[in-house]
Amino acid sequence: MTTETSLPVSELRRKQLRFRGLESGHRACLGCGEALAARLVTESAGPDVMVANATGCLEIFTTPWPESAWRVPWVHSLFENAGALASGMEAALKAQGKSTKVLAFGGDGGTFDIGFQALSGMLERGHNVLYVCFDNEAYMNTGIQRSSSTPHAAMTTTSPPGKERMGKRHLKKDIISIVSAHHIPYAATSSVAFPSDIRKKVRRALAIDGPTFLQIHCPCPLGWGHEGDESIEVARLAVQTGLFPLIELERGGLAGAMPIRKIRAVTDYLKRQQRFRHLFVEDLRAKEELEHIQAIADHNIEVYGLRGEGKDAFDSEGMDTVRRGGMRWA
Ligand SMILES: Cc1ncc(C[n+]2csc(CCOP(=O)(O)OP(=O)(O)O)c2C)c(N)n1
Ligand code: SF4
Repeated sequence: MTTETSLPVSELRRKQLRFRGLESGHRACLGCGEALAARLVTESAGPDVMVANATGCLEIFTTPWPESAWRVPWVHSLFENAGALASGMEAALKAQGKSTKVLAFGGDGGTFDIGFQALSGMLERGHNVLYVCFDNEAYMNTGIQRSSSTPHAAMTTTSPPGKERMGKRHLKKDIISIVSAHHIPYAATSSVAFPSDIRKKVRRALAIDGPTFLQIHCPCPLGWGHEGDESIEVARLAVQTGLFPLIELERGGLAGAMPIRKIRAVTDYLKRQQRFRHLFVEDLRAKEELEHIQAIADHNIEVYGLRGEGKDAFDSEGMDTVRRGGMRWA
């Protein structure tokens, strides 16, 4: 008979119990970045948490009545008040002398736009909450409308390219700087292409007694127009081009950045997605937009010092996969 100890390591690893806050069997689209990110965040946070979740895709695909894919206490909030709800939960737990950590979840619409006031209040009052924004750069749940996180020139149902403009006219809002301007102890960006980066930043945030914020770049195959099995590659290109810098800020100051060893041209990222297809036609305006987007990436690379040198394994070239890690909770 084969004993457990004689099993190959890969098989042993597969058999080990792993805590999952979000179970499989939910109804997200194939390759949904939000589903993966939420799994990684809850897995890293462990079982002693409570979640306040603003409406949006994550809330909808995880809780089709009467089912739920959550394995942690989870409350659905309105679009506009996840920050306020999480503040109340945290205050109530504190009054009861409990150390359970509160997480607040929102999409970019629920964070950058409609829930921003409640989020700002939560940060300013200093609640001990980790707020996670699953940034898929549009209002996906209601049909891919542009949000203030939608990048410049992207096509959405409310920013169609045409005679007047080449997709969205405005720049993606710099939410991480705005959040950091609340002088909170910790704010960071991360990406589903780098699971260990997400894990590290969740743990770092949860070790802090005070308001913390994590913005995770989450491809949406439906809204971005790529195949579901391309999500990780697309997300990685966003980082490697400099369009989505992975940074950490403490009390408003830059405390860390993931270096890019081999900087890629923005076209490598843009051409993988249908939402930018109007930029790849013979048109002077398209050429100008591509130059503009490249300038945005170049700016990020300079401002955050992203040019990677040396052989640091944990950088944008790291072959990070979901299978490699995972927190185990007894
Ligand atoms: C005040 C208010 N306005 C609009 C809606 C409709 N609504 C529900 S979810 C949603 C889009 C959510 O977008 P986002 O927060 O980016 O999350 P995603 O679905 O992209 O994950 C909208 C517009 C609402 N529920 N409440
Ligand atoms: S529409 Fe996008 S965000 Fe919503 S479940 Fe599908 S892939 Fe995920």
